[in-house]
Amino acid sequence: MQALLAANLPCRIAAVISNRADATGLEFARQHGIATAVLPHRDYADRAAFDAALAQAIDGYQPDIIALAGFMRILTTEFVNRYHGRLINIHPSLLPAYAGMNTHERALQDGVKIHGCSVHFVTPDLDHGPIIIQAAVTVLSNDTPHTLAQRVLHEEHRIYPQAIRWLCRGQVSLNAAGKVVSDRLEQPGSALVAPGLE
Ligand code: NHR
Repeated sequence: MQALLAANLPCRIAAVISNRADATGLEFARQHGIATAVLPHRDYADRAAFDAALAQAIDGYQPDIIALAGFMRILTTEFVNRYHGRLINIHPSLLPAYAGMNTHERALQDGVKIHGCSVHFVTPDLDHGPIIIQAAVTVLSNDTPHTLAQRVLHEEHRIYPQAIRWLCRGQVSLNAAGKVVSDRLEQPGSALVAPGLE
């Protein structure tokens, strides 16, 4: 969230909203003069009630884009569909591998050589929405979940602002068929090989 605010995106940051009053992003936003709202999920009877209140709070700011950042509450289908093509998330794995939690631990356990992060449109299918951009990092033999997370986080801070920039400029969108449409130049020859070739 802080990386997004620091990225000088070509858009107004309408608000920072959290379900946790102790989220550090809230204090950072306040210090930068950005509107904040807190909706403790336990104040609501069920997910539908929480999501309805969340949507009402969001809509009060009239944002074009809603970016999840460390947001850990599964969102209802009704909520997700309301923001079709405008709701995005960053996930610390190369999706569709390692959806869900503890991604770095699981990647190390499996011995994969390449890991990373993905920005995707949020759909009801948890962590399986259409992918906008991914970054890959090499996994090192002495990595711990923490050291791996640090290198992935560095890439998260690069690709999330990029994805939002594309969305703001209309260079990436979600079409009616639920596929990502992009006018970005692709690089057919680019590859990350780990460990490197001799
Ligand atoms: N909601 C929908 N409908 N679809 C997605 O793709 C979503 C989503 C809500 C959040 C972020 C995701 C991540 O990047 C995200 C994607 C939380 C959970 C989870 O199990 C899963 C995926 C993500 C975030 N949450 C538990 C729940 O019962 C609570 C876990 C906790 O509070 O620690 O909501 O990782």
